[in-house]
Amino acid sequence: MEYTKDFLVKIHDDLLTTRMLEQKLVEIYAEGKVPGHIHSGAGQEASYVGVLATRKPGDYFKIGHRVIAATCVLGNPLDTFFGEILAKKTGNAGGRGGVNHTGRLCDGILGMSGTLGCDAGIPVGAAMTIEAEGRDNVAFFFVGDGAANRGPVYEAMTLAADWKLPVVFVCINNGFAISTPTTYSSPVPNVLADKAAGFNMPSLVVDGTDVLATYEAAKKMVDYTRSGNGPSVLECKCYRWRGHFEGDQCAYRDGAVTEQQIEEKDCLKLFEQKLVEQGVLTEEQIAKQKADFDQEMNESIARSEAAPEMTPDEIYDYLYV
Ligand SMILES: Cc1ncc(C[n+]2csc(CCOP(=O)(O)OP(=O)(O)O)c2C)c(N)n1
Ligand SMILES: [Mg+2]
Repeated sequence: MEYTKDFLVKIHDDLLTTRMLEQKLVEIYAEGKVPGHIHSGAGQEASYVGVLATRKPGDYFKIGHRVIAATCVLGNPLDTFFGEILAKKTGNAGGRGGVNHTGRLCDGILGMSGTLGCDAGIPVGAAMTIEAEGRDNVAFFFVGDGAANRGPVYEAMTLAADWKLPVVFVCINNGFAISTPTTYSSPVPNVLADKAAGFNMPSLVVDGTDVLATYEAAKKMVDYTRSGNGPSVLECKCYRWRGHFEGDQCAYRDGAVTEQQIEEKDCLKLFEQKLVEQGVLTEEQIAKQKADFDQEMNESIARSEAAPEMTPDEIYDYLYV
């Protein structure tokens, strides 16, 4: 596929900011600034950025608990993002939810559920809205290889397939669900893609550390679904660089494999090498961009630290019962 320079630069912007945000979360967690916890998505950014590059205004996104920095690609402002992580009133959920709650309806981000997989029906409902309004939008459902084994996911796929709804099911297969390797939890190597035929859905499996390959595979599935043909499945293969949570010693896996993945399959490094070779960006431009964004993040974190927390009488706002 031929790409314009603008497109490549935008993909790089998104990949770089997502990586730097995911790393910044690790950093501020280690500094004791985060009252909750985080699940770093470092190493997996291309799977999100490649898929999200196919989006158009009016699409919906159900994003999971990892690579929440992807919400910033979709429009979540830094102050809102860090506000939520630091449990401040300025956050997406007013600081009530923390890491798993960086939803933002005005950007199509449908929120997250801590109870994984049970929220698979939400993008199906969003797709019903799209259909009722006659729009050519799609709803993306991002799900991990572990959560993809849950029953509600297959109920959602059944309904979406039966009613030919515009949902793109994206399995982010990073090899683990906490400490359980995919090889242990799934009878097939591609947790969702290998089952897609049973729902009469097309599917593709892609190297989710190659951002352009991911974009191209996603584009095929998204074009199919956007054109009114019904749902589709994309499975992005990647690797979780860090522990399930910060502090996880990862005693259940071989550290040498992790080191090798980081060394050989760094989606950002590989893409930057390509862009520099092709003369799209220079190393100096990239270094300046990194320094500028680091400063931007640090300023946002400082503002978020100074922002107010909710008061005790506000804690129960938005609770139905
Ligand atoms: C229904 C449910 N069961 C268990 C958990 C605890 N839990 C949180 S994250 C996680 C692992 C999910 O693995 P995967 O879907 O592969 O996503 P990843 O963490 O690898 O991004 C589990 C079991 C949960 N949040 N919800
Ligand atoms: Mg996983």
